[in-house]
Amino acid sequence: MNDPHLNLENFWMPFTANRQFKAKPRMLVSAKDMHYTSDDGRQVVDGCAGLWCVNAGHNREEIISAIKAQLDTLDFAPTFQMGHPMAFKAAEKVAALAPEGMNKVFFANSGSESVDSALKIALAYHRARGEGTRTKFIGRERGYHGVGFGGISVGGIPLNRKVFGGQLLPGVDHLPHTHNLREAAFSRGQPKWGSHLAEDLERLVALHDPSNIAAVIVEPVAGSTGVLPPPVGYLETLRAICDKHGILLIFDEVISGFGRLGTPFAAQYFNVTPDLICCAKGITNATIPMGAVIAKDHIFDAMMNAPEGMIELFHGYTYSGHPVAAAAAVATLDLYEQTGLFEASRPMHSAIADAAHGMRELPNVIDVRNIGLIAAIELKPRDGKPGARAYETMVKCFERGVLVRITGDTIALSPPLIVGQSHLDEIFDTLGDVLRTID
Ligand code: PXG
Repeated sequence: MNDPHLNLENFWMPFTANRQFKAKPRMLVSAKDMHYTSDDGRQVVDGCAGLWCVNAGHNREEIISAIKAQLDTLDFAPTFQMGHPMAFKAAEKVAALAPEGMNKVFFANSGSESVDSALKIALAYHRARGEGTRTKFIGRERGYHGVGFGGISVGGIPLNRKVFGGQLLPGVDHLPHTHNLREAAFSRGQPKWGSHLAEDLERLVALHDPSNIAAVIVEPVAGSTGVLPPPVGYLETLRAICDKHGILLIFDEVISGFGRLGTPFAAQYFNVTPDLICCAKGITNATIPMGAVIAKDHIFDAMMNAPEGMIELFHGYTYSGHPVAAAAAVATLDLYEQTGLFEASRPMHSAIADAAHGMRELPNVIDVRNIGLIAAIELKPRDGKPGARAYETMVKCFERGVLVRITGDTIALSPPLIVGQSHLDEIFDTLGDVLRTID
């Protein structure tokens, strides 16, 4: 680290081995487009769009100037029983990108809050329709839905639950995950094996009875758990079973939203429309925290039966639709549209797939997965030291000027959508060199 006077004691770092990091810090001090600059002045190519969120690349002038202009005009205004124009404009832009019939946008400040909001909306919706017994949720093993108590309960990442009581929300069950090296290793795009795993939902519905189930929540493409594209036909089966039993389907699109698959949402990529979409991250290109739930119109409409003047949904955050976040969202979504970024990035899908699958013969590589502008390389864990091999790979890549993300022993790549072939070459050449050197 360059600045010996920087005090590292007080920041309790999230999802980080604090002592390990503070003993040997890695600091980023500025960014532009595809690159970070480290505090020792090195250019680091961003292979993971920050944390899957800087979809248009870093420090885009159009977004930064909109944020500055908003701060000069209106720093804050409440959205409880009051309004300000920018929140309505942002909601209109989000709705315009969403699948048809999904036009109602509830703002939160993060993906975790958007998940909590969606779960609560699902409960309130059923109750408003006189089906208040529908209180259970079905998540999925290896699902990641943020870190709120609702999110870790429907989520299925053991270490995110373990020391917090396992599962705090009552009445939650889980579908099996879809990761299977024996049947589907090295699949290009969606695995052909595994759609039958969605049929397990029928078993859970029979066990709990449909009259008790509010919603099923899944990531269309599981991200944090190591990149698991859905098997062919899987999401369609979930949709059909939910429809059959009056259960809401929630897609957590915090990662897959805003162009990661070349369409605004994964819902459009897979042509499967959920009832609620959770999103965050790319909604503001990560400049200002913001999350949102996008609801089908009939969900909102069903909630509008309360007596005139009565609040219909007792839920919201001080910063729901915060003016600066809303301005960032409007500018970001304008930028996506004006540059045609989602469509423009599509040629890179096969480029990243080719580059990633080109790694399959390298030492310790046990799987390669890809979809859209996402690729993952799974390494064999070291005996008794899960995650160590991937961690070492990440550190060595960073030292050589490439930022990759790791989860367990999987290296995940999700560059900004402005990535070019030369960036991909740099990322994968470096990763390949590193994988050849580590044991
Ligand atoms: N849902 C999904 C699907 C996510 O990926 C969240 C909810 C929570 O969002 P917030 O904004 O509350 O963090 C996420 C977040 C990684 C990584 O590298 C992924 C996330 C966050 C940080 C790191 O896998 N996803």
